[in-house]
Amino acid sequence: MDYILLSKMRFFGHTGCFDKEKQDGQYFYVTVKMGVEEIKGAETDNLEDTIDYSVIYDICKETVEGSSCNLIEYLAGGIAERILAADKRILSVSVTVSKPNAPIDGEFDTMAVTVNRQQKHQVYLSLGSNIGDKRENLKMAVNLIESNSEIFEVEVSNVYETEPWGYADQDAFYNICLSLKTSLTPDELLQFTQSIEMSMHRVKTIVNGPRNIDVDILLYDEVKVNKPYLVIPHPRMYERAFVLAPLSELIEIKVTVPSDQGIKKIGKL
Ligand code: PH2
Ligand code: MG
Ligand code: MG
Repeated sequence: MDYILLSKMRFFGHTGCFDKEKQDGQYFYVTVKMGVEEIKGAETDNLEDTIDYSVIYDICKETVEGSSCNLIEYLAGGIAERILAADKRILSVSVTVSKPNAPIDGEFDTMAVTVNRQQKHQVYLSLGSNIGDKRENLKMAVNLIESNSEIFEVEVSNVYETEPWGYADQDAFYNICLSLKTSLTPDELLQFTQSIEMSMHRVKTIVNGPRNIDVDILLYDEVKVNKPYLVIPHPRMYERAFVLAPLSELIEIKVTVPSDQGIKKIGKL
């Protein structure tokens, strides 16, 4: 992980619990440390290959000068949220807001808080099952996904009963798609989805053949991954009605769902 640091930026603001602080205002200092996977600009010398710190400075300035909230915690949280939203390449951020002239009758250097926040990436998954109790298998996998502390805001599509695609001589599948947010990297997410398949004792005999559970990563932000063991976006997703039909419930997709592949919506999980 590489880091970009903006240290002790001074702004005048009106945050504070007391009316007098809101009226008179005071100086605040903001320090921001951003984690970026690898700053390409270190090799290319191009501004586009890094995070422009002037953009981050402006976010801090606008947030402090434009707020009159009670807590420096709220100020720090707001800055962190805006920084993460500004650029998906920022994977983590630590924001310290300090108030050296806090209205306390005593001797101190400064009052300060630090919040640490991580980027939340938008991910879509496809799940399928065609062995055993298909609905229960999907439910168990969704429960495991929801119980990961680095996965948030899970939304589940309807269940579709779908004809087997690729290898025809097998039972029909139950398929769903999930939308979720996560702070996991693509590799960590793959390890996690594979751990679910393993913990559910998936047995896999033939390519595209029967399986009690299959969890595939379809999309991860706008990121492209091309590794021998992981390709994102999923290379065959746009040909498959069993992916596109449930996915189109969760996201606007521009492609049409092929109508010649037998799929039937069978309601909620
Ligand atoms: N998964 C496959 C191959 N074929 N067909 C359907 N209908 N649903 C699936 O989930 C599925 C498939 C490989 O992962
Ligand atoms: Mg699959
Ligand atoms: Mg798979």
